[in-house]
Amino acid sequence: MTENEIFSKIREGFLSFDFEETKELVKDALERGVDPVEIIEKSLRPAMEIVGEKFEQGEFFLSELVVAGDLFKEIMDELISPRLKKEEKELGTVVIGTVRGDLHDIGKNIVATMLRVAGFKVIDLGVDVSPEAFLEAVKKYKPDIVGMSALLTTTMIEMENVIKELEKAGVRKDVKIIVGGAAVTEDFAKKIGADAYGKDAVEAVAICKRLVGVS
Ligand code: B1M
Repeated sequence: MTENEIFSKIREGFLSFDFEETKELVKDALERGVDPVEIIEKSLRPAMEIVGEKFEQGEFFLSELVVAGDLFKEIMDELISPRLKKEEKELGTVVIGTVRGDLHDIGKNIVATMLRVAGFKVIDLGVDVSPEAFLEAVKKYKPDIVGMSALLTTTMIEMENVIKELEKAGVRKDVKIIVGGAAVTEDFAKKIGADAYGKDAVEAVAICKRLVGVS
């Protein structure tokens, strides 16, 4: 079986919401030496996009979004995250969170995991994080980078509110800011005054390394 066939089988398994079958397919792919990050980006994330499209078209309901979220998390926690090899480096500290009003955390968790694997210390503030909570964390942990994730067009505006909160407190200049998530674009990131936009977790890690001057 080619890698593309493996990715397509995992996508099919995921979309049938058969937890056991999908996990078996992922396990098998990992045993064949397929890159865990490629499994995320070429099977799991595209399958999630299809779930989102079917939800938008009224073919799936909220219950399917919940089940898909659970399946994704189980695969990450049980199979993928344990296989990512941590670099023995200390690249800096990142405070990360999903912005206020937004409960989507799968992408943010992947970014946080991959940053840890790359050697960053990551303070994960979770979901529905207010501008005040981001500010408090910046004061407390003195991070090099603040990372924000948003998946809803209604919540991405909160990223700008966080930046304004940091400016108001006089600490904006002390941190670099990276934003990402399905709702966000490079243009939006520029418009709100973020330092960078990451389209996926691999890019986010590369950008964070650049922001702390290690690549
Ligand atoms: Co929701 N949801 N959801 N949902 N959900 C979307 C986002 C949606 C696009 C689906 C759709 O209609 N097509 C839509 C938003 C529409 C819009 O705003 N334009 C939507 C909606 C409407 C909603 C609700 C309002 C539904 C309702 O209640 N009626 C509701 C809102 C709840 C809330 O947040 N207040 C809701 C709820 C949920 C669940 C909780 C059920 C569940 C999330 C479970 C969880 O996260 N624990 C869920 C899910 C699963 C989705 C979809 C299907 C999948 C999201 C996902 O996990 N993708 C999503 C459709 C879609 O995204 N196409 C959808 C996989 C993940 C790996 O990708 O998060 O994009 P992603 O992360 C990527 C990159 O974006 C990037 O790297 C990651 C890895 O490559 N990245 C960063 C992410 N953060 C980054 C940060 C960075 C850098 C890169 O720097 C810091």
